[in-house]
Amino acid sequence: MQNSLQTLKAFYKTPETPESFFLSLEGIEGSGKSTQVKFIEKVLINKGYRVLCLREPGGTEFGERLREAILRSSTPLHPLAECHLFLASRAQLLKEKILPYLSQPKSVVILDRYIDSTLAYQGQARKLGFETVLDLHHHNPLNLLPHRTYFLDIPLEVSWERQKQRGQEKDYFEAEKAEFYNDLIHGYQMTAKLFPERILTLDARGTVENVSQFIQQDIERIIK
Ligand code: T5A
Repeated sequence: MQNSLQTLKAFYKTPETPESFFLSLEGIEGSGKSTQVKFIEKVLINKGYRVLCLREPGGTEFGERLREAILRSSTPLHPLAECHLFLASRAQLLKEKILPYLSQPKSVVILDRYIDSTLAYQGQARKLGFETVLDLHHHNPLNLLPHRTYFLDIPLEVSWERQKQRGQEKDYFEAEKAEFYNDLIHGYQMTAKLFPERILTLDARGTVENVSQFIQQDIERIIK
C-alpha cells in the first residue's frame, strides 16, 4: 500500500511561476482556517504580492452551487458521489481562478481547504481510502499541489466548543458524530505523514495571535 501511494505521489506537481506561491489551510471545523487566511493575506499584501483568497468547495459560481448542494443535503450521499462533487468544484476552480492567477509573477493563491480535505473526509472518514482519492487526482489540473499547507490541529472538544460559541445551524458534516471526527483527525495526521515536505502541522489550540506568529515565521522562510 505504501509503495502504491508513493507511485501515485509521483504524478503531482507544484506551480512554477517565479515568485508565485500556492498555499492552503486545512483542519477540522472551527480550527481557525478562515481566520488565518485573512491574516496571511495581510502579511503578503504588505510584502508587495497580489493575493487571491478562495474557499473549497466554492470559489466559482458553479462551485458555490455545488457547495450549497452538498452542505444543505438532507439525504446521506454515497461517499463516491460526495467525492466527485468536491472534485468537480476543484477542477473548475483550478481552471477559472487558480491557474490563471498563478501564471503571473509575485502572485499568491491562499485556499481554505483543498486536496487534504478530500483525503481526510472522503478518503479516511468516509472510508474510500487514500489510494482512491489520490488516483482520482492524478489527472490535469487536479494534480497541482500547494507549495505549503498549514494543518491547524485541534482536538474535537475545541472544535465543538468553538462551533457552540458561534451558534450557527449545523451543516451536513457538522452534524456528524465523534467517531467520524476522530477518523478525520487521524486522516489529517496520515496526510501530514504522506506529504511531510509540504504539510506543516500547527498546534491550533492557542490564541489566534500565537498561531499567526508560527505561520508568519514559516512564510518569511518560504518567500525569503
Ligand atoms: N469538505 C470539503 C469535504 O468533505 N471534502 C472536501 O474535499 C472539501 C474541500 C466545508 C465542508 O466541506 C467538507 C469539510 C467541511 O465540513 P466550510 O464551512 O468551508 O465547510 O469549512 P469549516 O471547517 O466548517 O469552516 P469553519 O468556519 O467552521 O472553520 P474554520 O474556517 O477553520 O474556523 P474559523 O476561522 O471560521 O473560526 C471558527 C471560530 O473559532 C474562532 C473564530 O473567531 C470563529 O469564531 N477562532 C478561535 N478561537 C480561539 N482561538 C483561536 N486560535 C481561534 N481561531 C479561530
